[in-house]
Amino acid sequence: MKGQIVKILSNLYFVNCDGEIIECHSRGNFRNKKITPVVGDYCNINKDDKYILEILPRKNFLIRPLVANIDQGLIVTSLKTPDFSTNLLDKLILVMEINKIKPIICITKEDLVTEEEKEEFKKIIDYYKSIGYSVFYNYEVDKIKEIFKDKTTVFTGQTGAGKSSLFNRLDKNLNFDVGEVSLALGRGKHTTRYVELISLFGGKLVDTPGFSSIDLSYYKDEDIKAAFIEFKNYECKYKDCKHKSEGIDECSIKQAVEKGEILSSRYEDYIKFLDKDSR
Ligand SMILES: Nc1nc2c(ncn2[C@@H]2O[C@H](COP(=O)(O)OP(=O)(O)OP(=O)(O)O)[C@@H](O)[C@H]2O)c(=O)[nH]1
Ligand SMILES: [Mg+2]
Ligand SMILES: [Zn+2]
Repeated sequence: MKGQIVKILSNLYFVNCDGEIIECHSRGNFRNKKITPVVGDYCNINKDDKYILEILPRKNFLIRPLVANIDQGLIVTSLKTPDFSTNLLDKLILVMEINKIKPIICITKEDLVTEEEKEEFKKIIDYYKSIGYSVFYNYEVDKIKEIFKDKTTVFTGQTGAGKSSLFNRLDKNLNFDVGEVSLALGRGKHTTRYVELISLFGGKLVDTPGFSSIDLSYYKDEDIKAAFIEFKNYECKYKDCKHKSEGIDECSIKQAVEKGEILSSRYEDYIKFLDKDSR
């Protein structure tokens, strides 16, 4: 019988089979031995023995958060506690783009910033909109609900950004654990402990534990370049221009940064991500 893994607690796999959650074990002797089941995996199970027999081919697969078969990523980004970071946002967008997952940005904690700061953030946020990304604020509950239909959406973002709180905001029946952010950040602890997939608003939503760092070391330079989607609007003198050590006269990306068409923090992050040591 076919199902989908919606939660994993140590060696217990919660498999959704036509709406019924069956708690299964894994024998670990799948045809492809290298596969470790993750949340989002489709599988064949033996309903009587409650064993996972086989993991079905994946559409895609993310390591952090550990989840498979995702359509879009809701990047939950707080403006304060933890502080807004273009570097982290650009990293998460990069991970999504490289894995062919549509990035969607959700801003939280706007209530914690001054009017002045709001204006500054708005300029940055407007830039991300201008290059084609959807941006929502976590109070735009009705608008956000609409994006989930027929899609599997993973909520991702720094620990304390407000992922689980957003779930609780979206559906009053949910009661996900929400952490005290000062404690969480101070101790480097996550409130959410496991990845969990739930069916809501005509789609599937995945809450995940936050993180404090992301490893980009295994990405190739060409993939990093392609993940900065606004670069595609420019043509440099040399097709393989890395927009790095080339001269400004040859590089239209550098010119666009100079003119303010490309957000300078985006370009700086691009350069940082190319340099494996400062990622
Ligand atoms: N002021 C304010 N606080 C918020 C907002 N959203 C979330 N919080 C608070 O931020 C803290 C952390 O929220 P969580 O929802 O636990 O964060 P999380 O992203 O799920 O964190 P992890 O599970 O550790 O990854 C809680 O105290 C929330 O009440 C917001 O829009 N404004
Ligand atoms: Mg959480
Ligand atoms: Zn260039």
